Amino acid sequence: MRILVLGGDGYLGWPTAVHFAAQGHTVLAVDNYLRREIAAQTDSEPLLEAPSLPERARLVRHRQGLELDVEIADLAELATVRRIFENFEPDTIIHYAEQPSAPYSLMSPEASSLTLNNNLNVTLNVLLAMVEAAPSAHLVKLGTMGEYGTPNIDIEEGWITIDHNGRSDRFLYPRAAGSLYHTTKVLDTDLIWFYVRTFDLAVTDLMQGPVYGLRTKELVDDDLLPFFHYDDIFGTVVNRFLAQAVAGIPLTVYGAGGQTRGYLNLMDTIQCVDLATASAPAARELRILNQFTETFTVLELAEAVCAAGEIVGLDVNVKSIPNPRREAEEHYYNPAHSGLLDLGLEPHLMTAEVLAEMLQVIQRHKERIDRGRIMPRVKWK
Ligand code: USQ
Repeated sequence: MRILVLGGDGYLGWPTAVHFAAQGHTVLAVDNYLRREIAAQTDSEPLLEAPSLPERARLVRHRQGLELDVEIADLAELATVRRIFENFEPDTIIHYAEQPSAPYSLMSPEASSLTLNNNLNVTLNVLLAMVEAAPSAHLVKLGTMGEYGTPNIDIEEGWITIDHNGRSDRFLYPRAAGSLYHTTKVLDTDLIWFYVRTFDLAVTDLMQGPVYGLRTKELVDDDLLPFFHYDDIFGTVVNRFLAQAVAGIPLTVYGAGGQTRGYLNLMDTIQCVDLATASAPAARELRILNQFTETFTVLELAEAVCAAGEIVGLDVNVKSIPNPRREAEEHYYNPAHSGLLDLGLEPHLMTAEVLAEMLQVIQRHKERIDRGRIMPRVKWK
């Protein structure tokens, strides 16, 4: 297949591009370095410095014999997206090209505006370019479990049938996001659904939970690893807790720690995207899959990191701090997630050994952990 990976420099985009190249597909990874720029502006650089995208591609070619084309371009510009689609003629488009940080999206009015404009424009441009230049391609779009929020009923996979006054119909499951970033993903979904039902596109929307992990099957050399963030802006909670454990900082549980989310290993993100790519939905279908393997409360995560710490000889402490976010700290959470398992997903679960192995890698780079990047700098209120 000809696979276009949008956001191909990111935490998920880079390992996805390399994975598909290793499978023998023709891959073009496009990125405008937005994440690198925001990280530099907000003092949130990853634990390990990453070479530029062209240099990363050169290294995997040289060391692993993998062919991978890359381009630095801004997908928020329609003319750029058009040109890329017309020249590359993709069979599948993997769309990660969004500002992914909830705290950044609420850091300042300018950051809110950038997040909304970037995320919505890129998604619209991709849909417009599909209609014009690749109407039978398959779009695999990264959504988020955070679109649903934490409703007091079971969460379905994207759709719900509602019986009302003796009649019945199928609707997008109600959305109630907890940050502006998550809200841009809700708006993306509405935009996508309009283009799917009006222009007969085939789209898979992957509703992903927070990801943890350092490496994938194809990426093991330190200088080729995906960005590993432990800061308050881009770091997801498990990665943050592991870095905190290594730095000897008590794990920063926000508030009561009863917030429950669906988590998955980075290796399973790659597996899910691979499975979704291998099984396109029909034209005019918006297939929505909930992408996580296990649910945990924040306190359960903290306990898991403490147990992993014991394996590698770390004495890990936990400390609740005031929650900088506006979110339920105790709530019902029961999301369906059978779609990807039905497609063949074989989960890598969050065992103590998996976390301990991550701790060992982070321990090798302990001196690079900047303690000033741990405490939350952005408050929702
Ligand atoms: N949390 C803590 N302590 C911390 C950091 C986070 O208690 O030091 C809590 C948060 O309050 C939240 C939970 O951990 O309840 C998850 O936070 P997170 O920062 O790992 O995840 P979130 O901000 O929701 O966003 C991340 C990714 C985002 C993706 C989302 C999936 O950055 O791109 O869409 O996970 S989900 O959370 O399911 O919406």
